Amino acid sequence: MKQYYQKEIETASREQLKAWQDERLVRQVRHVWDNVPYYRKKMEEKGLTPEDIKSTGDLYKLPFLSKADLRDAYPYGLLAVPLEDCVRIQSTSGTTGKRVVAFYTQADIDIWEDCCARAICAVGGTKKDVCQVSYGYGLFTGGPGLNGGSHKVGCLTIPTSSGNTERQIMFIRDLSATILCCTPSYAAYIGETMKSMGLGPDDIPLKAGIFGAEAWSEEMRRDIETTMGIKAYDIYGLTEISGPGVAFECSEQSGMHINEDHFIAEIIDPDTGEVLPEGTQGELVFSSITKSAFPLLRYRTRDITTLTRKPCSCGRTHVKMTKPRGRTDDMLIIRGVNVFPSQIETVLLNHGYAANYQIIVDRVHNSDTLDVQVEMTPEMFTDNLGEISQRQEALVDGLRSMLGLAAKVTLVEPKTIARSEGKAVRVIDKRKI
Ligand code: DLL
Repeated sequence: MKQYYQKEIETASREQLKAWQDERLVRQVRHVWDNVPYYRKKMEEKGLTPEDIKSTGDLYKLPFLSKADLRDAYPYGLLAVPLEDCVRIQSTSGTTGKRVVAFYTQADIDIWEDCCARAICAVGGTKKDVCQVSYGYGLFTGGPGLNGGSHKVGCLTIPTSSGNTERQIMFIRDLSATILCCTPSYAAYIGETMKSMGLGPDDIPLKAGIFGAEAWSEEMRRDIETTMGIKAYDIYGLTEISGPGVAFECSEQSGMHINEDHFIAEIIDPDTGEVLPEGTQGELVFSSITKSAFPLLRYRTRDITTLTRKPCSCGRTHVKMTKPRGRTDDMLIIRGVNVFPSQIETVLLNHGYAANYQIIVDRVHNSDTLDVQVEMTPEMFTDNLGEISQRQEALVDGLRSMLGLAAKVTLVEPKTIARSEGKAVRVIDKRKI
């Protein structure tokens, strides 16, 4: 399967990509310098003028932007065009502090939707497909982004948004949806609801899913693929940089191609800010080189990943990022040990559980505690206490060898942990409450 939306761009030579990036970066730095006093001041503080940035080789000289800058500059401080040239805002789902508001001109929306269209074509989507968009619509970028991409490909688009799970399944079946777009946790919930309605993979016409907006494990991918009888592809993005489609998976299903004609990616050491060589894990940083309304340079995403430019069998030449392990701010430090929720998910799914779990962290007598509550599946459900405690011990052992930590595991009855229709909330950290 070699399907592209913009073949010339997606398979351009590395030299061509570099030439585009060099030229666009220089232009973007000038645009930001001329129009965003907030960033100009940051450049001046480093003794920089636009003339110092002659190519991507000079990118490292530019100052970083972080979420704190976006909050400081809220709402208009990073806007680089007159407000009357903007046609849309979107906003992050942030729960703390001020929301981040991103602005788009019509041309910015076109770029964003092109990126989503590339993602849909990469999973085999064509105008013959029926694409059900079950990401939330509204301020969240998931629904609007994939909706726009689906139109560009020419798919029949079903804008269900999230929620009303039985109706989602009804539309999938009645309107023969072939591509489903939603968060992986919602895909798992839709799969679970299908099962409880007595439906198996052969009862639904879906062939592919485009799942992102949150970290999810390979084990969860396999689970969803089996339950729905589809190929499940990852998609990545963030509101500050545009929305979904900053990077997307291809037929190889091993990492996501970053749309490098629009976004330059770097990996830095999150503690020192130093740029790390290709293949090293670190914090992902993006510079957006084609957008005009909200053109962030060197934006620190806090997502932890690795980049690779090894040739890909799909023919795309754009750099690939591995599945983000999580965010630096999602990483839990428990008794001095770094723990990502996705590591816990891997252990649970490898032991036959579904991704219905909650991680509760607390501090008792000055020592951190880690309590993992996980639902038994209906098949394993029992009230035999001996069996339950054996199962719990097996998970405690599994978690100890994955994390090097003693956790408490509590098995709970099926359907007692809240399901998610959007981004799942897996961690309750009582130390911060
Ligand atoms: O989540 C955009 C999006 C919508 C992406 C639909 C994919 C599909 P925000 O709400 O601004 O935007 O959240 C961005 O979500 O920095 C990551 O931490 C996380 N994230 C997004 N995609 C993935 C992914 C949308 N595939 C933040 N894997 C990002 C892991 C992801 N984390």
